[in-house]
Amino acid sequence: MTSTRRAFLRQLAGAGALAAAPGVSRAAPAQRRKPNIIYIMSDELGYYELSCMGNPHIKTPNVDRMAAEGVRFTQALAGASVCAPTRCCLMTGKHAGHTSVRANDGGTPLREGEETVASVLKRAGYATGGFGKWGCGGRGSTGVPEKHGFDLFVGYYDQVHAHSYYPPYIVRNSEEMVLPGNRGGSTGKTYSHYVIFDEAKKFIRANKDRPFFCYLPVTPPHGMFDIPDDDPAWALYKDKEWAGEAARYAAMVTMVDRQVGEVFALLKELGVDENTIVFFCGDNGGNDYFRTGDRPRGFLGPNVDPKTGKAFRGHKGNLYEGGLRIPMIVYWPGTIRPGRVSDFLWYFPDVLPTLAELAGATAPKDIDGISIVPELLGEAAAGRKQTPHEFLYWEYGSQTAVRMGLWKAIQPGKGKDWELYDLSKDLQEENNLAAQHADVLAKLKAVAEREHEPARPGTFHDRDIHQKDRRAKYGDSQPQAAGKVNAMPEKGLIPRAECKVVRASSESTGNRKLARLVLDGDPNSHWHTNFQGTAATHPHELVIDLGAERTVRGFRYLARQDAGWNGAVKDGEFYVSDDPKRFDKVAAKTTFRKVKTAQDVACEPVRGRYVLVRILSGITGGPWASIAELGVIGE
Ligand SMILES: [Ca+2]
Ligand SMILES: [Ca+2]
Repeated sequence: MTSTRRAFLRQLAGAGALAAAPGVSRAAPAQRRKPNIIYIMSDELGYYELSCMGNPHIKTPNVDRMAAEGVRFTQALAGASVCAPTRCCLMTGKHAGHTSVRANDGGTPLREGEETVASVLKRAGYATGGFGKWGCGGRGSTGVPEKHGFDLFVGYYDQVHAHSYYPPYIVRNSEEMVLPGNRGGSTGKTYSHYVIFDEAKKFIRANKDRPFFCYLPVTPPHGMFDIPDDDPAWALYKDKEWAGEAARYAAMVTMVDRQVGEVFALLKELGVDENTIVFFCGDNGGNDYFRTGDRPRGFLGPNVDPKTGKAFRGHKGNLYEGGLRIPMIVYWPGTIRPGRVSDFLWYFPDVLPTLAELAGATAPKDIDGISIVPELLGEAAAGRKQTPHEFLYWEYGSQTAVRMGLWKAIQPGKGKDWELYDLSKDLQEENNLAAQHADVLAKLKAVAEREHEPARPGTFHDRDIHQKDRRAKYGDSQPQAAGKVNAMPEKGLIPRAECKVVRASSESTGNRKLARLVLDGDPNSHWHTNFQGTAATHPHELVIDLGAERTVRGFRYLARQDAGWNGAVKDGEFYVSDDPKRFDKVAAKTTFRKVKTAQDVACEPVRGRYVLVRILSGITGGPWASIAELGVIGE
């Protein structure tokens, strides 16, 4: 330890910012100010999506440097496996069996008066600002951030709103902040994340002379995979011929990394870098985006160790390690020993008590987390030993998991058998030891039973304002809103009421984008192939029964009519046959244009009762297919 650092820690301890060990009286207050705290959380960033973790595709030089000069945790786990519930654990210090926000519908609120990291730090004299995606209460609810300790929050309150980087407005302390030229979806002139990040930098600058807490739950790389074409990060990836939108996603991660560098530069410029602790993490386990045949766990491999090829089981949304493992790096020049890798086991409920201890504040009594200050700064600096967790607890929907030391018990769904894994030997959760170690499982199950309480979310006094924010995802770019939906011309078509879809290779049942919607006569409804869990990939197929043998002269296709393009068809083939299981001869083959109006494909007249539509590629390059309406020309 350098003498400067030792002196610094003495000063810090002297400030009363760190809790005294039991039985040791707290040192007298000194002049040294409490540390500033910056907490950056990148939505969806996977454990292996940093270049310092060996990711061969994504470049993150600033976060890599942060890891080299700070501490990187291998077992810092998310509070939950999806956005809103994990944020609630982070903000309140409670595990998912005690939190108020356990639904991931986007706007479920905290209850009035619930303590958060911000309310605790505010009482300790901190300026408190939040910038990004809140997810703990929509506008018009008891959960808005300015009622929970934030002096200022700029960004998205509702998570659906947060899907767009070009919404007509974002929210600033419940007021609308107009983003010029934006029409929602991917259409507009003002990239919301730039505005949000600039507000964060302004906040840091404005509060440089007092302790501040800057919470940056930034949206990238989650949501629509949009980044401006002139962003320097895009230049690094724009020529990559990667699966789906993997290049856009990678560019978004590199953009966030650049902004991490900008934060460090700003702290240095303001002369507060050595008095600021910076956290950087993901919010939930990686989503295996951009799956391909040879990369079934996603093109960028968020859950796959690039060095060994071994993968965490599961992904965002479930409670296997793939749903909970996140990157976590903490940096505090001169105070945290550089280049450490820590295997200490902790999770989001620990953030509140840890930050409270750093700030010399008192954490509420009813939390589940523990302070990890001794692990972060060293036991000498903290003046006490680090206590480990007795257990960690998660639940999401009908899934439950408990971790106790090396053991992890998981019930992956309602009515399913509990499984037990020894993570010290089986990090991939492949070898279920429930039968061999029934006694261990019984102990962990007892914890699960004890720790679950029914959720008590907050309430809304104005649901309209919340719904407005959700609609702002598409703004007026959504044709429904502007009345610009293109109808499916019926002229020349075999009456569609007599036709029906008899087979679909895949459909998205989760959001009811069912195959039959291609024939329902409503251009606003569309079929979309499955994209939850393992996304179905090309070719996609639909078989349509024309009701009787007909003469077919062509086909008509109408692309989805909302602002999105995912799944809109590029290359397609049409077959006609008498047998719904056998299609030998291509009647027509075409490449559709990227337009929202109906497009016709003619063919030589052919007789048959069944039509096979075979989709070979999509307009956006993604693995999906979507169609608003289909018609068969003929009689
Ligand atoms: Ca997330
Ligand atoms: Ca339809």
